[in-house]
Amino acid sequence: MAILFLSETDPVDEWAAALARALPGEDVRTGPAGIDGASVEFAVAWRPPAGALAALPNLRAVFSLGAGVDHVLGDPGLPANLPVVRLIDPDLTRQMTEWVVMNVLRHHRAMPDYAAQQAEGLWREIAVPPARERRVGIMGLGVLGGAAATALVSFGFALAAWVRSRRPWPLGELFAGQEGLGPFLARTDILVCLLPLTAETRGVLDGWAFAALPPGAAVINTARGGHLVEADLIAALESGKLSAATLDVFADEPLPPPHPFWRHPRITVTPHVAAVTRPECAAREIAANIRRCRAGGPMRGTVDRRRGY
Ligand code: NDP
Ligand code: OXD
Repeated sequence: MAILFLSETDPVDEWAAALARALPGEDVRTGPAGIDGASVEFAVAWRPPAGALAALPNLRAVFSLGAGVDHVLGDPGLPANLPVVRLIDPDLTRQMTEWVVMNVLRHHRAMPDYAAQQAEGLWREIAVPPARERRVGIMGLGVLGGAAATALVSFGFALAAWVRSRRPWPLGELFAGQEGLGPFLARTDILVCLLPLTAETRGVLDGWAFAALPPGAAVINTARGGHLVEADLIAALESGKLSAATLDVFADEPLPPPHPFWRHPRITVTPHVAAVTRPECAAREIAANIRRCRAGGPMRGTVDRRRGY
């Protein structure tokens, strides 16, 4: 039986080598061309073409090359009971923590304003509150949001998080469900989105949410472009309601050259690089899950397909 790697955007040779090293003696194939679908036991995939997984009748699981699984769950032909496994990888978590901390600090310390002042040759101090008075709010407190929160609390920020299911949380204030969203936003100066993209979270960063934030709030989206209503962000920035935004993910990637985000003075763009899957690290996690599956145990990161994450 074979392990099939399916991605049109990732370095195929690097992945094939990393999987072969992590799974010695296994038959690792790249791409669907020329393969007998019935011989595939596991797929390792990023944005698999619609219907590609349905053509593999003996598939036991599909592993996402990333933490998000929206690119797999969006396939209308996805076999109903196929386990979908997201990537939980300490390397990915560390990268995301770095990126989130860097950008929260950037907004906290008024770096977008200093960049604008530099462009004008202006030497002027901007008042910044102490971290304990800066209210940071994280949407999504899963593997990535939880790690970012742990890092941010060490700076002394006033933390809150918004999640789906209520539970005790020692690092700050926890808000849950639709009824918790308004109060969560109302106390958040720097908003970080680390939600999975599901039917419930699509478009959550919209005009209503921006209106609920305090004046001058900053928005950081590093989850998925589908969370953001782009026109609402532009309107909230132009009206002065929001002070700035930092975006790593977009509805349309790569962000097209004429897109207004590229040149907006209050928007910082990074090209979906907050946490980049490194084949060597991810292949080790995937291999461990393959071994768990074959031993009849639960795989780490198996998603609840009804919830969508
Ligand atoms: P997890 O599944 O571990 O965590 C998801 C969190 O979101 C949970 O806390 C969950 O709440 C919360 N959540 C889900 N639905 C809702 C909802 N309807 N309302 C409120 N809260 C909700 O995800 P990860 O932390 O691993 O990853 C998050 C996302 O980050 C990925 O799905 C991916 O899209 C994105 N990502 C982006 C990368 C980049 O480079 N830009 C890299 C890697 C990931 P609860 O705890 O109650 O279940
Ligand atoms: C992921 C991503 O989901 O890179 O891991 O976006």
